[in-house]
Amino acid sequence: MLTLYHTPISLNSRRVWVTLIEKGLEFELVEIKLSGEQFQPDFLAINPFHHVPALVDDDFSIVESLAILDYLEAKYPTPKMLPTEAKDLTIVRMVQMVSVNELLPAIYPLVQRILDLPGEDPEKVEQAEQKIATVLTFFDKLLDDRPYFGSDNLTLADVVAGTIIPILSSRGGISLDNYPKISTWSSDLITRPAWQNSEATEEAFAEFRSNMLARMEQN
Ligand SMILES: N[C@@H](CCC(=O)N[C@@H](CS)C(=O)NCC(=O)O)C(=O)O
Repeated sequence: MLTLYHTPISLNSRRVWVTLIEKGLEFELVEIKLSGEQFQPDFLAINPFHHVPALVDDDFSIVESLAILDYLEAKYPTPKMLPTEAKDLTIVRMVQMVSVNELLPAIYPLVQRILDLPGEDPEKVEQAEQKIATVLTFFDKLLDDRPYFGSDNLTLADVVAGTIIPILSSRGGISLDNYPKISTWSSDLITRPAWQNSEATEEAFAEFRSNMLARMEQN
């Protein structure tokens, strides 16, 4: 039995959730509220680093979302979400790593905008927007005449980048107009059932917003 420990608003969690759905797997979802549940001993026994996501497959616990995706691909290879040809596999890995190491950190200065909170830092926002533009230009070039990164079918690169980029345009004020391939790719992804069924609700955003506000008032 597969159990995903997650938080609805977490982009790191959502890529695992989407992959489980895309692979047609049965799984149980357990929500961990990041207001403290991640430090409970039961959860620390699964992930000593107190992060979501974590996936438990019977007695095997896996942490780090990209490792979880590799596990799911190796154990449940249908549908295939990782190409085997050298160039295509490398495109998938590049998109995954650039998403996590370049794009995700660039989102933090946009959190106020995404959550409609005060206190945006214009200088940091400008740096973030420049970094995001560099990533989107790079990704737009990597999408060739195929609809997905390195493949005619959905890959783990689409899952990782595709659970970050749509939120930048829907909530982060980032236009995709200058990146025509990424724009089409993003619009198509969000219509898939896996995206529709794993989308954070307005209530989840509101809860996260009020937690952030409370933290800002404490500081
Ligand atoms: N590199 C990890 C990052 C996980 C992560 O940072 N998760 C955040 C939520 S997006 C978290 O659990 N934060 C709560 C905490 O660290 O206490 C992964 O990809 O799984």
